[in-house]
Amino acid sequence: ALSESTLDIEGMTCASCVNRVQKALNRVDGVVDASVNLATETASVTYDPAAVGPADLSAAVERAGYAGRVRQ
Ligand code: 9UX
Repeated sequence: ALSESTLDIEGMTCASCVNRVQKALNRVDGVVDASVNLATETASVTYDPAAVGPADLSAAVERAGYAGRVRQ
């Protein structure tokens, strides 16, 4: 079964930021879909929990240059 998590993202100020974060999340193995919302500063990520976990999602956002924390 797939899981869906919401991440709070800090540091995005324009549409290019959104694209960077969205691409970074979609490139992670096990991520099925990632959609980033600039207005709410969140990402909604659907993923295979056997392949990827919340820490991997946060790490991908941080490698892209932003802060990302998975909502509990
Ligand atoms: Mo836009 Mo974001 O000019 O790091 S790409 S602010």
